[in-house]
Amino acid sequence: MRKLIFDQITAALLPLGLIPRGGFHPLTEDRVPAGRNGSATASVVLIGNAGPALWRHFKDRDDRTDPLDAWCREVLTPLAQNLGADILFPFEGPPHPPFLRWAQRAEGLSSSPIGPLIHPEYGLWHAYRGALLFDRVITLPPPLSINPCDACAERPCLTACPVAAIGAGAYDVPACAGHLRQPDGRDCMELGCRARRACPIGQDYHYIGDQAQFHMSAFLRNR
Ligand code: B12
Repeated sequence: MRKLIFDQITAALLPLGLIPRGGFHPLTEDRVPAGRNGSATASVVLIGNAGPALWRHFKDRDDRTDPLDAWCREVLTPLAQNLGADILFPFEGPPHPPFLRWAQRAEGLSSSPIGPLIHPEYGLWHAYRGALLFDRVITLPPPLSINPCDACAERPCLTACPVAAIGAGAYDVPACAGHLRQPDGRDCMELGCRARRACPIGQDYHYIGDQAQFHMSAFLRNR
């Protein structure tokens, strides 16, 4: 019966191009807030997307400031209500909810050498769109806990950025944005970040065409 809730979440997300990204039972150090009615959160299920699936359902079709964030709020709020859950979004804040920490707890993912979390199938082409907070314990799938970077000797992600904005050290946001605004940056603007594209994992999940451009333009607007 309890397992059914996770299956129900999967089925509800499928028509939206979204997927569940595992879940966890929070500890104090996870800094998961209580639900709106004040009751402690017993289980969290993350929602996200991988590859181009989301893009077939969401189209950048309106003039809201952050249309993807607005769309996520619009479709995921009623979905959470139907499941008897509260919902948090990664774009809320600051302070931003610690989604990277929660994602590591939920699926056992690790940081790639360039920062973002690496998934053994999706590579670097995935993101988080919400967190369902349940005040009851629900049965969750076990974490994957595989780091494909361990077996990658070449690490092409570390050297692919033409302006060394993304590498082994901190992410140099001004250098990244400066490059994207130059004619030389068209490659990253049109096809997506070159450092992320250099990763051999998840090649079938690259964001392409207007999906890549949408995310790179949103980055330039919001940085
Ligand atoms: C603020 C933020 C940014 C800021 C970072 C500002 C900075 N470094 O000074 C900006 C706007 C630059 C940014 C950019 C991107 N981000 Co961002 N970002 C966030 C956000 C909303 C909050 C992070 C935060 O401040 N946490 C609180 C602090 C205390 O924790 P922290 O671990 O120290 O946070 C740092 C890292 O998260 C880092 N960071 C954030 N994004 C990225 C992206 C890259 C490539 C790197 C190296 C580091 C990095 O910057 C934070 C501050 O130093 C999170 C969502 C969330 N709620 O976690 C997404 C998030 C981390 N970003 C994400 C992504 C995908 C991106 C982009 C790649 C999106 C895109 N355009 O495709 C871009 C990078 C552009 C590129 N070259 O491709 C994903 C990562 C998913 C994953 N696979 O791990 C998240 C989880 C959003 C999501 N919805 O899934 N981001």
